[in-house]
Amino acid sequence: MTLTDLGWSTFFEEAFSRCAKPGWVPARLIRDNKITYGALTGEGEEYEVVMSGKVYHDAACDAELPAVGDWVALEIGTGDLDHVIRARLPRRTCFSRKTPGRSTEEQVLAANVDIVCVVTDAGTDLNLRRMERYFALIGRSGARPLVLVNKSDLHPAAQNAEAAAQIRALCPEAEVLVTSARDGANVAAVRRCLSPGVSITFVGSSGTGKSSLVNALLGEPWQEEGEVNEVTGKGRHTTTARELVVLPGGGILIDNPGIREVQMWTDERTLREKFLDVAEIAAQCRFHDCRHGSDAGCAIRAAVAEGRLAKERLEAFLKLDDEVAELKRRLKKRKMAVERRAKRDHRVKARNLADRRELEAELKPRTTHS
Ligand SMILES: Nc1nc2c(ncn2[C@@H]2O[C@H](COP(=O)(O)OP(=O)(O)OP(=O)(O)O)[C@@H](O)[C@H]2O)c(=O)[nH]1
Ligand SMILES: [Mg+2]
Ligand SMILES: [Zn+2]
Repeated sequence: MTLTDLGWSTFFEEAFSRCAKPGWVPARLIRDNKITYGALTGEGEEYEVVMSGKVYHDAACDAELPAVGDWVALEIGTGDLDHVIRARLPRRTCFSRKTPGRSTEEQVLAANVDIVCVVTDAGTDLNLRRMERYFALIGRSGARPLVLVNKSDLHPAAQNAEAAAQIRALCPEAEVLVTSARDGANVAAVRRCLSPGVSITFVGSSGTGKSSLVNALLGEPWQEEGEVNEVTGKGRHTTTARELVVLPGGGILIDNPGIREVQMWTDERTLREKFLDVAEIAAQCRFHDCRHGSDAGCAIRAAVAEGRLAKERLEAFLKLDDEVAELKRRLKKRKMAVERRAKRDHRVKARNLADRRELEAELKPRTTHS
């Protein structure tokens, strides 16, 4: 294995040469063990590593901490847990979402991936509104979207094709494939999206077959697959950690635990891009701050009434809009809280420093005299 097989490029080479000290080597993070990480070097050697205090303190928020897929500068130690991440290299792409729950913290699902692959099926998992959200998240990540309508063996061909067509209509630049990890249908087409150095991450609801697809691509069982309840079609939540694995024929796979909650973590620009058709109509509303509710001269409501715009699409647009506004509000509140805390910490630090100086001054005569 070489660094290039792991996704290394001149982008990282340049970043590494700017920060590296003698003895540091580049490595890619392949596993998040909460406190430690798994890291892979160009020699194909795997290390359990910890991050340095500096890397921890330099991160302004959780999203800036090392994540699976990140390239780091590693100092390899002599003992077992002496291997230290000295620096996290800048990211080329970053697929993230808002952390579940009320926090406004961003969670990095995979760093430096070229393709984000959403796995769904033509049955109970298919949800176009959720898919729209995935596309918005992928849009801001810098990675390309790929969607797999998996478990094709369970549904009639027409149903699979219809699901694929509906998904394609939401995002024309996305590649959409109908696959089956069970009988191997179109797994070769997924493999063709990959080549040495190309990284892909699999996301989607629990039980849609992400780990099964990773296994099918690898050609050997690697991750344990969950049992699926044949009645509900839902799988058990089996994958618990984010893991990266290199495909023998080239390509780097990152499996993810199933995502129950895709929250918006996107900016207005991406949002507007995903709803260009709606935004174009909205531009014709009489008032530029039209809420498209009961406002007079609303072009959007007119378009819906005339059947030029699907009602669900407008509702999805309005809902996403609200969420972005809410997110912004919470971010601002959080920023204020952090700033207040920083000021307080600064005062405490200054006071501690003054105390220490006083103490040192007091101690000094005694220490010099003895
Ligand atoms: N019939 C059929 N079953 C599949 C297919 N792909 C996966 N399964 C089954 O679906 C269940 C869940 O598959 P997993 O690969 O564990 O799903 P996952 O997406 O990794 O789930 P989490 O790790 O929980 O997110 C298993 O019982 C698989 O055997 C498929 O293409 N066809
Ligand atoms: Mg899994
Ligand atoms: Zn309007």
